[in-house]
This record gives sequence, structure tokens and C-alpha cells, in this order.
Amino acid sequence: MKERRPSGPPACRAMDNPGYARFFAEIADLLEIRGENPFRIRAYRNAARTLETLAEPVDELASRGEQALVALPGIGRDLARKIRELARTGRLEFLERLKAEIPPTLVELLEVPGLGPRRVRKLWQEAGVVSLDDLEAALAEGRLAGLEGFGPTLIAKIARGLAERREQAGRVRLDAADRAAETIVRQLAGRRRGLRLVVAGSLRRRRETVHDLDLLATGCTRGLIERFVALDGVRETLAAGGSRASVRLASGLQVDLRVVPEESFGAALQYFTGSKEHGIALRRRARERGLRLNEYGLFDGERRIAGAREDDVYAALDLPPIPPELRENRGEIEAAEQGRLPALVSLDDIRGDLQMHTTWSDGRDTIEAMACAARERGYEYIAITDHGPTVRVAGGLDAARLARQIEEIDAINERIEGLRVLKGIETDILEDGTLDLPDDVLAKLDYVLATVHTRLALSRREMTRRIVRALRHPRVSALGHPTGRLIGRRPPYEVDFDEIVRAAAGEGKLLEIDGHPERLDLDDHHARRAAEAGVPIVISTDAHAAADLALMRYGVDQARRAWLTPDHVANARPLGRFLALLRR
Ligand code: DGT
Ligand code: ZN
Ligand code: CA
Ligand code: CA
Repeated sequence: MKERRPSGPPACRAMDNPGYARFFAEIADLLEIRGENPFRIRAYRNAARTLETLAEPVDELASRGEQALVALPGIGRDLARKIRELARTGRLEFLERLKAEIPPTLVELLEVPGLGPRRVRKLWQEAGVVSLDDLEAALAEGRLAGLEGFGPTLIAKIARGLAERREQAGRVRLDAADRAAETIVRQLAGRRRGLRLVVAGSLRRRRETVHDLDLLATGCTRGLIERFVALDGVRETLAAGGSRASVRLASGLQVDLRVVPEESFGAALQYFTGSKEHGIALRRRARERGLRLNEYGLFDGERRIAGAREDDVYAALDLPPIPPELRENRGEIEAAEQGRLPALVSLDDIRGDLQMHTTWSDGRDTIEAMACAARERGYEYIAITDHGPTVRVAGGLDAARLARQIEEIDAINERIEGLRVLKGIETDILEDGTLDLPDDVLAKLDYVLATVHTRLALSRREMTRRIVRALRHPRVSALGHPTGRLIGRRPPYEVDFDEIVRAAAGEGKLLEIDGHPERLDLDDHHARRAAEAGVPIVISTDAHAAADLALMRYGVDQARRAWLTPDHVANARPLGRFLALLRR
């Protein structure tokens, strides 16, 4: 399911429903930090939830007048007026006044895992912590240990969260980086045949986040640097010379462009694709052969023996081409040398998508629309996995509605040729490891995806026991987004991953790579470990609209970084063999 994002910049034109919800959630946070009346706080939280999950655009309701808003659950006159103020102006005076009354850096503390408004208040009032820097200092000096409610586990979690935040700072998600790169390449090289402009760096390696874009150009590059720094989206030119330039986009993302001669293009591509560690290992290999490798080529003395093509650089070092996703110095050079490089799974191998939501819960498109989109992608099968009843804010299905959905899927399977729609559910794993739907209901389904959405703060032991119990449930097919992380926003929950892998292997269950670029969960390390232990991996999109089925490429990218071949991937199998896997 999708989750609430921390508040973004105030919108000024049309705002979507989650946009409205964020304002009210922020008010609730601020009131709570100030220690105000709990009922008042709850009223704002309820309003946020109502607005977030409303089927109709809040914009439209607001334009119809106060009455239309007051008719919503939990929205009274005062809230209705605030919603209309937001719709009109994109701002809320009340929120701005609240903000003015507390230190502005205080809200950043809310983004640290483990810190909610109540704890932030305590930090502020009792330890004088009003910023992330203060928090870091307080942690370093051991000053949090004295605070009531701040036990060693919580303090460790805060410290880890803070470190991760610092590391993540300034990194953008893979999908955002893709969009930025595609726009730039289209604008600069769109119809120019003689110009080669390609992406290198972490984006080419398909890392889940990237710090900056590295572009390489060769061929007809006259005027390219000038056109690059003058692009629409450029906010600032950081450096510009004859053969290279760096700019910062309006989004904050830095982009480096290097122009290289054609005879060096392959060597430069190899160098700037990285990773740094892979590059170092490769240059060592060159040195061991009495050669010298740099971004201009591979040299034997003064003579360039490779450089124009990347594959030639590897070949001259007695290696087959190594896919960029593997270039992290995690054994890929040894594997290449021994002819053991995996034949990585690719998007074309994928025959089905096994996690998606429809208008039955929090998705935007109907089952039929999802099915048609899947067929257009050439899939053989999909599973509809709306939420079970626990995720009420997402319109989760109870047994009665699920029964009706099953009938609808039967009817669609009658109508649609060439695609099988599997009946599924994303059932919640409750705190004790039981599921949120009864066994006889689950028994009617083809595919049961079990996931954790609530009570994420359990101890490692409790969380492990909870998930292992769910994996042992005879009706469960797979564990979805197994670690619960949200990239840049929430670290994985505490869990003994090896224990999860053992349970999945023992029970014949699948582990998922949720390919949504916000999750990519399992990540590359985890997925590799699971696959090596013999657990089949299922790659899905967690689509909330038909267009989201295209997110499959991100799941596949992550799978490739995990060294997975089609054999490791459950949904690279034809339907019959996929179903056989579930029946083991
Ligand atoms: P990022 O931008 O942090 O997401 O990751 P990368 O891998 O794109 O790193 P970046 O942009 O700093 O550099 C691009 C590539 O250039 C990097 O993967 C390898 C190469 N490179 C950059 N700096 C160094 C260096 O100091 N030593 C070596 N060996 N290679 C470097
Ligand atoms: Zn979910
Ligand atoms: Ca980079
Ligand atoms: Ca760079």
C-alpha cells in the first residue's frame, strides 16, 4: 500500500487528496509537539485520513461549498473552512502561525525513525534538542539515556536512523533520476544522429538511489556544452569548460557531462560507470598484465590496445562483458574470469505480475483495466492482490467483498483471452503472526501475499517470530515487501533475515521483490542471499494503477543487481509451472 509522505512544499495550484491530507497531518504533529489537547489532535489526524482516502477530489468538493465538506465524516465547520482556504490559496494561515511558534528545525526530527511528535516534544522540552545537529550531539554525549521512555533499544534505533538519513541526504530515487536523465538526453540528443549521449555512473548500474547523473558524449558534440548549461531545467552552472560541465537542476540534482573522443568512449564509459571499487579492481588486473587502464583507454606502453568500445576493454583483459548492475566488486570479476557470470533475468523474461491493487481497495483502476494493461505488456497471468480488512484506510476487503471480487474475476477470466487473472489478496500479518482473513476464505484464492503494515516497532525476536509464523501458514504463497523499508523515509524493521530465508526455504514459500521504486524490497543484498538459499523470488510492482505495471523494470533491475537468473524468478515461469511452484 502507499503511505503518508512527510509534508512537502505548499502547493499553489490544483492539489491532490494526499496533498490536502498532509497539511492536516502536519497540524496534528505540531499540536502534539506543543502538547495540546489530545482530542483536538485526533480531530486533525482523522481529517487527514478522511481526505487522503476520499474517492472524489477534495478540490472539487471544496469548490461546491462548505456544505459538501461538512457532509464528510469527521469534518466540521472549522475544518471545512480550512479546506476551502487551502483550495483557494494553497496555504493555511493557522498552520503558518503554528510553525512560527516552534523552532523551524524541530519538525525535521519527525523524519528520524523512532521519533514521533510526543518524543520530539520530550527531546525539545527536557533535553533542549531542536534540530538534527542537536540530536546528533546529544547522542554522542549520551544525554538521551536519562530521558524517561528512551531505552537503549530506542536510542540505538534513533542513532541508526540518523546515520542513514545523513548518508541518504542528497540522493534521489532511481525513478526520479531516470526521468531527469531521459529529459536531458531527449533535449540534447533527440534527433541528432551523429551525437552519442549516454548515461553512466550509479544510474547505469541501476542503484536504488543516485547522488548525481554522469553523462558521456561523443561524436558531433560541437556546441553541446553550451546547450547543456542552457537547458530549461538548469538552476545553476557549477563548472563549464571545453570538454566538461556540471550543472544543478531546479530539483537539486547535479548532472555532470563529459565530452570524450570516440577512441576513448568505451574506456570512459567503463571508468565513469563505476563503481569505484569495480574500477579499482579492474585497473589492478590491468597492472598485473603489465597494462595501464584509465578513462582514455587501455594502454600497452604508449600504444592504446582498447578504448573505443567498452566490451573491448574487458576483452583485452581476458574478460567477457560484465553487466553494469554487477559492477560493485562483489565477486563479478572472478565470476567473469571463470565463465560463471549469471545470465541475468531481463524484463522480457517476466510473464506475470503478482502484486497489484484495484478500485476494490486503494487502486485507481478496475480489475479489467489492470488485466488489459497486463495483456498489452504480453503477460500470461496476473494476481489481483487488494488489501485485506486490516488496512482500513486503503479500503481493505472483508470476506464478503472478497467473495464478490472472486465472482468478478471469474467473469473476467471468461471474457478475456490469453491472460489468466489469479485471485489473490495482500493479507496483513497481525502482531501475533496470524492473518487478517480466515483460512476458509484464503482457501478460495490462488495467491496469498502476506505482508506487514502495522506494529513495525516490534523487537527483532518478536518480528521474526511473527513473520515465520505467517510463512508456515499453509495458505500463504509469498511474503511481500519482506523488510518494510521505504527508501529515504523508513528503514527496514528489525528482523532476523536469515531466519526468514530458512523458513521460506523450508516451507516452499516465495519471497518478493516489491519493485515499486519507493520500496525495492527485497533489496539487492537480501534477494541474492535468499536466492542462493534456494528460495524462489517473485518480482512484482505493487501497482496502484494500470500505468504502474511499467514499474516492473525497477524490480527487474534490483533482481539483476542481486545476480538473479530467470531460474531464480518465480514469475519468469509459464503459468503452469508458476502454479506448480505454489503447490509445493
Ligand atoms: P553516486 O553518484 O554517488 O550515486 O555514484 P556514482 O557511482 O555515479 O559515483 P560518481 O558520480 O562519484 O562517479 C561516477 C563514477 O566515476 C564512479 O562510479 C567511478 C568513477 N570515479 C569517480 N571518482 C572516482 C575515484 O576517485 N576513483 C575511482 N577509481 N573512480 C572514480
Ligand atoms: Zn503493502
Ligand atoms: Ca553519479
Ligand atoms: Ca558524478
